[in-house]
Amino acid sequence: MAISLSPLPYAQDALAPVVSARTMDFHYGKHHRGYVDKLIAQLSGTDLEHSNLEDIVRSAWRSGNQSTFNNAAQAWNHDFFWHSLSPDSGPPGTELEILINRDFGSRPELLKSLVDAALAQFGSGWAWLVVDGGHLRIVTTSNADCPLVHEGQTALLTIDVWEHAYYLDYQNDRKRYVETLAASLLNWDAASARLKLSASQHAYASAAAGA
Ligand code: MN3
Repeated sequence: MAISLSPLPYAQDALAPVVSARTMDFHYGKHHRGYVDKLIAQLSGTDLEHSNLEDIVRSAWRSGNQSTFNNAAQAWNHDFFWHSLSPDSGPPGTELEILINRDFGSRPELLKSLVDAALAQFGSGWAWLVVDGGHLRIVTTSNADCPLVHEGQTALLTIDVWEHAYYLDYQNDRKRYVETLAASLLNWDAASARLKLSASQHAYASAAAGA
């Protein structure tokens, strides 16, 4: 299977006004596409040419191929980011809600931790909600770095805090961008599904169900 730009899971204007169609046009149509195009060029004729994106990210990380890692991880991060947002998500599912309450106290407190982490990330990067060893955690990564290459972490949600994610709509106001996005567009349906999938693959399934 060759790498290609995945379609957005919604229309380009579906997240407006929080994320404008113009931002999506640049962010998805130029930045995300740019990472994918560069990755395709880098992999052409190599052993990884027909690998799936997750394998490429991990392989480039292990071999220290920073340039391929940057493009592959950014391609993966952006796919993940688009699916971390939704104009019409429901609330977290029961299992996720139980873990949120146990590990953060409440959903507003989780959101505050996520926003604080996103604001504290110096320069370009990502703020993530991950499950790690059966516990929810907020982590940040710099540049293209992502939970895929950090042992034990399964990503549930992410917020892109590269300036290209918000500059057209919010200029330098990362705080307003992150707060607005976190309050209105997080895809809890997707996070709940990812938790279920992850729990089915780990021994803490029973802890999540019985906590
Ligand atoms: Mn981006």
